[in-house]
Amino acid sequence: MIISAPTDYRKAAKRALPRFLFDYIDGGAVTESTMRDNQRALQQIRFRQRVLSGVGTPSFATEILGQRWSLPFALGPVGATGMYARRGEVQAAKAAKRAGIPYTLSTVSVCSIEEVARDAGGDLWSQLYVLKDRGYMQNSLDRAWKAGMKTLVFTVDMPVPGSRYRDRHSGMSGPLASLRQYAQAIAHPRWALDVGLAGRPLSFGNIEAYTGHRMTMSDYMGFIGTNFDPSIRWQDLEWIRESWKGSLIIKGILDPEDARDALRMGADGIIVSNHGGRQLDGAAPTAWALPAIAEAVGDRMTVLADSGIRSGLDVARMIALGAKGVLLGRSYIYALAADGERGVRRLMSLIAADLKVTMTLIGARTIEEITRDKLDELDRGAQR
Ligand code: FMN
Repeated sequence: MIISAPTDYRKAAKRALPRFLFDYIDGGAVTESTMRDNQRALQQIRFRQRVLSGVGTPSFATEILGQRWSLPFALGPVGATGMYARRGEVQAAKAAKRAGIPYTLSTVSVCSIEEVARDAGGDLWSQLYVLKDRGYMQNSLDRAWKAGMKTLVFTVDMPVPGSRYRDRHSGMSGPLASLRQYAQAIAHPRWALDVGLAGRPLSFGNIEAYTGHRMTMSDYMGFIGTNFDPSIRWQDLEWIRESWKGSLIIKGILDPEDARDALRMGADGIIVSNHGGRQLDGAAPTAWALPAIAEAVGDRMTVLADSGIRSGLDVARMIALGAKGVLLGRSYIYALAADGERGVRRLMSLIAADLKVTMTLIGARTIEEITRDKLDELDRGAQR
């Protein structure tokens, strides 16, 4: 399939993957209204077109949490990435390293922390969920630090897994899941040979490194369903702050009050996110929530954002609304499923190309110059 635009990768991923995996990536919670609104809300935001502003070649480099990013976006944490492409986490991390941006490794990854650090390197961030087994969490923090990871993304918007109807319909979960997955895999022999049966049996290496047991695809949904901790409170985060010496970023903030709490507990940054519409269906799109949150914390912490970013225009919109930088989710995962590391690299260059055009047409020479006053009629854009 010929790829001409960043969004083409979604169709290519749909072809490449068994249905249960494509739907797992592509779907959201319940009616998927928040997932759809993430993109709609971004598209409604209008720029002020400025002419003859002499931008020349805009610079993408920016500094976030004391590190230089060559582009104002990073690759966010996505569980089971090694199920969408062989050693998917390593491939994605290599693409990020080449581009000079961070890669975030999910708690529920196929390749372990050690494998990604050894085989890809680069600016690796470690993502951690709130699990009932605090021993696992401590083990994960220790391993990440030992592997050289200096930034922890602590995800707090998943005290319970969201209700994902699409997963039940497509066979990711629900009745006869394993049987249905098997049948769909056979219908995608390329995926089955390249990923499903490749080299060694697929397992969730990060969890396996702690438990010593193989965790298969069928164990994955069970793990997610039973191991998250709904009783956690802000006070419980103190031990994380104390035991993690690097930068701490809280992911899944959608309310200014929670952003202030994150600041109070000593976080260095937050990611304004609704988990790509996969958790609370009916939650606000990130683009609506972001300005008030950025205003509430000001320059006292680093504000990043994700959810619904599909183009260079969207990257610029989030930054204009108050984010220092953004994280890509599904958009890079579609590219990875379609064409591995090469796909992710191409995706990033397509997004960067659109960002360049956008910056030129709004009169921004640097990422720091993408400010709120580059947006036109913000109120009209925010009207729903
Ligand atoms: N966020 C996490 O913090 N940890 C995860 O393990 C994780 N797994 C995900 C798995 C899938 C298939 C998807 C699509 C998202 C996942 N997320 C996870 C959420 C992403 O980090 C990000 O917030 C979201 O994808 C952004 O929305 P977008 O994909 O519409 O851009």
